[in-house]
Amino acid sequence: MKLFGYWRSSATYRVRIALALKKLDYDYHPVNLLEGEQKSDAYLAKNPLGLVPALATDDGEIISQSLAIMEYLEERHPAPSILPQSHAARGHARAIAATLACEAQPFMNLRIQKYLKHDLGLDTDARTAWLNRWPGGAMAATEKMVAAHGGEFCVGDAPTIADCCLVPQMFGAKRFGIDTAAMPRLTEIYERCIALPDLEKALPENQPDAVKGNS
Ligand SMILES: N[C@@H](CCC(=O)N[C@@H](CS)C(=O)NCC(=O)O)C(=O)O
Repeated sequence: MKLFGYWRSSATYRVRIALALKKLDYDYHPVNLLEGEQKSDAYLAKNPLGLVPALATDDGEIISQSLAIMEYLEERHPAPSILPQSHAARGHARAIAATLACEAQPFMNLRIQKYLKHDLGLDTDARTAWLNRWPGGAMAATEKMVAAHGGEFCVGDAPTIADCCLVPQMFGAKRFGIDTAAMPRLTEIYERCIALPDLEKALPENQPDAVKGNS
């Protein structure tokens, strides 16, 4: 498999964590977002939306959208699983994953941040307030969902697709100045996840395209 992504892209990071938890090998192909490589014809042929990640499977298919990629990996390589056992717990794990991937992270995306800054003229303080309201609001809701369904991890006591989405969201929150002080469960689970030896290869700073000194 080939994973096309960017070292500090949250959506790519989700897929790297899922691949790591499933102990799957892959080749990593960096797409430099700051240089606009996601808008090149070569990349648009893989994902017409111009967003990373994209996964090229061993069968020659190209799949985009991190949630769809993780579901593909789960179906194609069921063990070890990144879904809990019971139907209800699976629903909760998917709901947390969707809350973070669909209701929080999109507001933090590079193209949205560029639009706020350059087209709407919002200064850093206004953009930080905006991020605390929208992604921050979705994360506050996630804190409650995890309080209801979590254990050692977001749902139960093993990492799932929900944790694959939580870790990059917390990483992004730090970068963008989203206040997580009132999110003790998310903070605790984030710290537990990044300490897992399995996740080491997935961490942004361990990617070949990582820029040292940047977070
Ligand atoms: N819903 C998509 C989101 C993908 C996404 O937002 N990718 C960002 C990086 S995290 C990107 O490629 N941004 C490039 C840009 O905004 O031009 C997914 O889950 O895969």
